[in-house]
Amino acid sequence: MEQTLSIIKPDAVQKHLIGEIVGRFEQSGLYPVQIKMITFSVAQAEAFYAEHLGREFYQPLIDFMTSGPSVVMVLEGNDAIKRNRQLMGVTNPDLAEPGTIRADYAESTRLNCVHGSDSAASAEREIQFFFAKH
Ligand code: RTP
Ligand code: MG
Repeated sequence: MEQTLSIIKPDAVQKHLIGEIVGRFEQSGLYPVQIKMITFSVAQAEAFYAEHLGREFYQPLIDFMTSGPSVVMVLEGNDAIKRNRQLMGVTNPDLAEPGTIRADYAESTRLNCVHGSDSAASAEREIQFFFAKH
């Protein structure tokens, strides 16, 4: 079993896609084991996406991620990190494989509905970021 961090971003929450997206995960054997709804603060968004600081899309990304509530969850299942990324599709929805979440629902490379950890190291950092043990 592996865990990964998934975010249903503000565009998808606003379009009432929470159930649809969680349903796709569950039907694929990726099960939420922790889940919460939050509106990112600017500080949280900047810290979460610190790796993109300096990129031209950084500020619009921060504005987008703080624009409304997101659903943050830990998904657990076999090969969860890679399989979550497969279910999401690539960043640009025009290039995403048919049947993926981004191909079906994302509006643009920025408004792309979901986030998923991209490596074991990212998953560990991101799960800790939102669900620190105390
Ligand atoms: P994520 O981190 O959200 O799972 O998405 P990703 O790995 O597929 O994409 P990444 O390169 O990490 O970029 C993070 C998020 O920044 C926004 N973005 N906008 N050219 C652009 O306008 C652009 N590039 C990236 C997207 O919201 C992307 O998911
Ligand atoms: Mg990424």
